[in-house]
Formats: sequence, C-alpha cells, structure tokens
Amino acid sequence: MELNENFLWGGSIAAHQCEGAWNEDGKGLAMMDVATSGDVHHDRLIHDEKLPGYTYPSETGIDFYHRYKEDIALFKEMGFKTLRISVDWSRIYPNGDDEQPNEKGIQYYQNVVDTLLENDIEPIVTLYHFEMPLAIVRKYGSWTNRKTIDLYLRYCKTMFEALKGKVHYWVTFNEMNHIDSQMALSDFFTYFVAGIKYSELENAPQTLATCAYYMTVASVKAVKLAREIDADNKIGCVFGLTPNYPYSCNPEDVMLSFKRMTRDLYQIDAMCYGKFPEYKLHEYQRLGIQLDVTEDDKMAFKEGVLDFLGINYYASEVSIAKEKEDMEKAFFGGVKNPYLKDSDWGWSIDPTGLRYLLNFIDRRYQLPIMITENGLGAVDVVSEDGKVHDDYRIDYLKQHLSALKKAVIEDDVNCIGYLMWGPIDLVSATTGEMKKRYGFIYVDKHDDGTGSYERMPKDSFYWYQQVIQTNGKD
Ligand code: BGP
Repeated sequence: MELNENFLWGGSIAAHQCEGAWNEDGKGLAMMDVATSGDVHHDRLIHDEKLPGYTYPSETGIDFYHRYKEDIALFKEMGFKTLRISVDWSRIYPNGDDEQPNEKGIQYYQNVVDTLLENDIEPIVTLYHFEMPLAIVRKYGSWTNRKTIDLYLRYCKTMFEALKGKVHYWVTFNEMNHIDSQMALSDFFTYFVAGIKYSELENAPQTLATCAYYMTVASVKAVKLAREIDADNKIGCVFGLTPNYPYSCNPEDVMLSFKRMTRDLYQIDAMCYGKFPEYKLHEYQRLGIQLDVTEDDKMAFKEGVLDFLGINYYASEVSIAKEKEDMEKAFFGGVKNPYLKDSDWGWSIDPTGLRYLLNFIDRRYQLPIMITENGLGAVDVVSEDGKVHDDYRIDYLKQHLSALKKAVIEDDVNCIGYLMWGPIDLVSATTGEMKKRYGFIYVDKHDDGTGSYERMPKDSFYWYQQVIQTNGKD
C-alpha cells in the first residue's frame, strides 16, 4: 500500500519555537516572547513583559534564524516535498500598526522561501501561529477589537505580495479553535491564541465569542485577499482537533461526547459553508452573548470559502456524564481512556483516532485535508555511541501513517499531505521545554538555553527518508 506520487510529505515548524533572534533586525515583541519555560505542572507562565530572572525559551529558539540553510539542507536530505513555516507577525509590523512594514523582516522570509524553492521544497506559510505583536494586545485589546482584523489583513497583504509567485499554499491561522474549545479554558490556551488570560476576563463567554468571531472573519477575508493577489494561491486554515469518544454506550455519555466533539467546529463550518452557522448564533442569543455581525462580514463568509483544511492531530479524548471520583483525568480533558497508552506528557496515543477524525472531517466538509501536525513529544537520550535511537518515535509515526493510509486508501478520504510536527527539535509550545522533543533531527540545546545548538540526525531521520522515497509503502 502506498500513497499517490503527489502526496505532500514533509513537516511543520513555527517561528516562535525555532527562530530565536527575538530582538534582531527590527523585530518587535510577540505574544509568545513573554511566555517562560514550564513550571512543574508543565504549563508555561505568561507575563505582560519580560521580567529579569526568568527563562524565555523563544529568545534563542533553536537559532533557526541563523541556521535555516543548514536545516533546510537536512530536510532536503530526508526528501521533504514540503515544509510548513510560520511568519512571525512581529518581524513584519513590530508594533502592529506601524506605517511601513519592516523590510528586514520581509527579507528574512524571502530568503527562507528562496532557500526552500532552491531545494525543491514547497513552502506552506502560516500567517498566525501565536505570534501576534504584543502591542496589538496592549493597545487594541487583541481580538476583542474589530480594528485587529484590519491590522491582520494589512499584514497578510504585505506577505501575500512579498512572496507572490513563490508561495502557493497559505494558512490563515493555526488552531484558532482553542480560543473556545474544551482545552481553551485555561490561561495558557486563550493566551496562546489571542494573548488574553481566561482567568482575568470579567465576562469570559462574551470575550471568547467575540475573539473567535473576529478571527473567523479575519480568516475568510484573508482567503479572499490571497485569491485577489494571486489566483493560484490555495488557502487553508489549521485546526487542532481531538476526536471525542463516549466512555460507554450510555446515551448520556454519547450525547456529551458528541457535544464536545462538535463544540469548536462552528468556525470550520463558517469557513467551509459560506456563512456563520445559525445554530451558533442562536446559542449566543440564548446565552445573552452579543456579536457585531455586519453585512460586510456576511459577504466575506460567502467569498472566503477555504481551499483546504489543515488538521493538527495528537490525541483523543473520552467523555463520561457521571464521572466517578477515582477516575483518572486526561490531559486534554475528560477521563483517561483505559485502552490507550499515554506519552510521557500524558497525551493519549491513538492512531485509530487519526483515521476516525479524517473520516469525520472528510464526510462533513468534503474539502482536501492536510495533516498539518502529528508527532510524539518524548525525552531523547544521546547514547554512548553518540546517536539517538528513537525507535519509540518510529513506532508512533508508523502506526499513525498506517491509520492515515487506511483512511485514504480504504475509506477514500481526500488527504493531500502529511506534515510531521517538529521535524527538528523545537521549543515546546505548551511547556517551553527543550526536553520535550519531536524531531527527526536532534538539537543540542538544554532547557536552560545552554548547548552547542549543533544538529544531528536521529534514527527516525533515516526511517522517514525511506517513507518518503517509497511514498509510504509498507
Ligand atoms: C500544537 C501547536 C504546535 C506544537 C504542538 C505540540 O498545538 O500548533 O505549535 O507545539 O501543539 O505541542 P508541544 O510543543 O507543547 O508539545
């Protein structure tokens, strides 16, 4: 069994987790620049500015900003057909509302994209991967303010024009659904997406709904803009999705599970069906939440239907209506699935969940799907022979690829690509740690920022090379 020859094999990285160079070449402060490394509970701490005495892992990242050529050469060696990168908005408009974009920031992304193209690697560019200029949060109140849509569109326009003819795959947002998903009800997830802390909100339901709505409008407007600038552009939006299972066949469990599984699909509905869904507007009405829906927005939904859907898949969840006290809680909410093992960070490992999710999304939207993230965060040890033997990672990825192939070949799901998350070790988004590693390529950097930053292929590097060469043949 193998996939077709146009299948997009590759990986995904994000600017704030790899670039470093946080204050070089005119860059401003972005939201994630003020997130520290994790505390004992593996949650990152967020401040309003950088404070002395804390470690801010995004400051140095893995130094991709200076080493991108070397890293892209390694991706090429693995045979990557594509690499998904993100643009750090604060490199382009350091204060969010600057009169002119920062030319050095633009130049850097042009250089990265040129290097990818020279290596026959198709760039996929995410415009918003938690890297909004902090100044927009402070001055305009982030996505609670309609003005942020204009600032975002101006930034998108700058990038669409700067990379015109070179980049044909764009992603408007990464995981905006976490503003209002099961997972979002923590400071870190709402901060991640919109730079606001859930626990500090006076009227959280209203604020989160407003942010979610304005981001959705911003996305559909960006889709239209991208097409106007280059008709060959294909534009997607990436969602972080976790399939939800009922703990039992008790209809109460099934109902709760269905509610959770579909809770944050309204944004995807809005982007795929050409209108913001009535069921969500009715729900808001019932809850006394007011949305400022304009005629212009309604037109934007019609004109901004996505070309493809990106899915980040890591784990599944389990719901039970009447939770017993002794039940073990799961990382992503709900209770632990007794049939599944967890990663070292408590994320359930569920390859079948990937097949299930692919089927679910394919049948609901019938749009091309790209798996834009999937991978295993693990502690890697450099052995006495100086190598990393990460057979656990190979095993994880093998199982997930097998599930993906079943979805494509046996279930006829229209999946056009698989991008492994973190093909090179990165700063972890949720914990800020370096010890949570995903890569095919080891980076010699430790949690305190020390290390040579040298790169070294792990065993999985050669395994993935083989996968790509054979188009995923068993
Ligand atoms: C996704 C994010 C990524 C990435 C991944 C793994 O939600 O889009 O940025 O980091 O999760 O998370 P972590 O790095 O915390 O293990």
